[in-house]
Amino acid sequence: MNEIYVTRPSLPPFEEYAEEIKGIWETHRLTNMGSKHLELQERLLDYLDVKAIELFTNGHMALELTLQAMNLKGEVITTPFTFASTTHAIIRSGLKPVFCDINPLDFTMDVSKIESLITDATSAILPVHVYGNVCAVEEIECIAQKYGLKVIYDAAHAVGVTYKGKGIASYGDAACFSFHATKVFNTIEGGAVCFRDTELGDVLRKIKNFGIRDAEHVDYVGCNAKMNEFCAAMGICNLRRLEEEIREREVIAKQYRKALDSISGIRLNDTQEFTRPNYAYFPIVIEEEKFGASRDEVFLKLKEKHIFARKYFYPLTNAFECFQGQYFADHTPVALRMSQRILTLPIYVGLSETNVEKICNIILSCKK
Ligand code: T4K
Repeated sequence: MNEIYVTRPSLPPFEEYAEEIKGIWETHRLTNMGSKHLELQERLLDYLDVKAIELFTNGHMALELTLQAMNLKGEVITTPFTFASTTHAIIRSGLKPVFCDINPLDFTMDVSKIESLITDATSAILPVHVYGNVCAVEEIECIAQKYGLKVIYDAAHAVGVTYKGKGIASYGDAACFSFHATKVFNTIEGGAVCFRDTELGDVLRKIKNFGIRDAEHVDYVGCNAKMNEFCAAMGICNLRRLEEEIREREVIAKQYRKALDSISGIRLNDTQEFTRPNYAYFPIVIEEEKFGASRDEVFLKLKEKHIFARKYFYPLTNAFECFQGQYFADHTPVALRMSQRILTLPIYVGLSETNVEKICNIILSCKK
């Protein structure tokens, strides 16, 4: 059996990409906001249904530089059930993460716990639309308004998701996407920030290019986080097929659901009301007490058969070695419990029905 990974990046036909980048050999314009960059930006405005967007070299820099562009200070309420990037962006911006527990049904921040974490030092809330699941955006907006806080969504997983008929990035002061190779929509490496305030756009545009206003003026302490023309060209190609890709992922998700939905000891990601999902990940929670085998046993059994599911997101970020003695996973008990039971199964365009069936059969063979 060939190896099956948790994901596999989608690529356009080679000729289509070659055609898209051909002009670069005439203009010699490789980066620094060239025509491909501008074209992708325009197309994404439309696709994501937002008013303002800036492209970045990756999702992490999009997030980190948004925090810096907003000139936030003090504490940021966030979730530990996420990829390293979310927490690191906060800390690398000189801010303090305050970890809020999650809701076990969709793994997003538990809004009922946010207010008790707000102090005089709190400046923002940074929730994650984890796996593409929509956070409780309306409740978060109310809390933010009540306390005068900014809301920045880590929407790394959520490209293409809509909520109540609106693009997911219309919620919050800013929403940061990742267009990494492993995502539903990829630009090889890449990311973007969608934002409300046009002044923030001016800062973001400069801060991703060393803070430069023009050849003789530098307004901010920025860095180099620009998307290059080859990545933008890949995005232009991949965007043409994105809706089709989401539909193909839906078929795979439905097959998994059918096979695993009624199995005692396995819980699937909740489907959310008013949401058009993107099927970015297929997480399952394995409750050993009922299933008879632990998450790690299932993970290893799949691995034996060359199927590389992943434990996204274990360990929690507040359990990382680099934060030892500073943050504690037992302060977020629900997230801790989920991180010990979660397994994300392979899902990508091109994963065959036969292979999904095989994956499900291996999982079911672990049941005792
Ligand atoms: N916020 C959140 C919530 C995020 O999840 C992420 C990234 C970010 C922010 C930051 O966005 P970026 O700065 O990355 O744009 C992967 C991705 O590298 C990372 O983008 C992603 N989240 C995270 C959840 O997953 P790893 O360390 O698990 O990747 P890796 O290399 O193990 O790849 C997973 C599997 O994908 C491989 O086993 C094989 C397959 N693969 C991977 C690559 C890179 C391919 O088939 N081809 C490829 O080119 O982090």
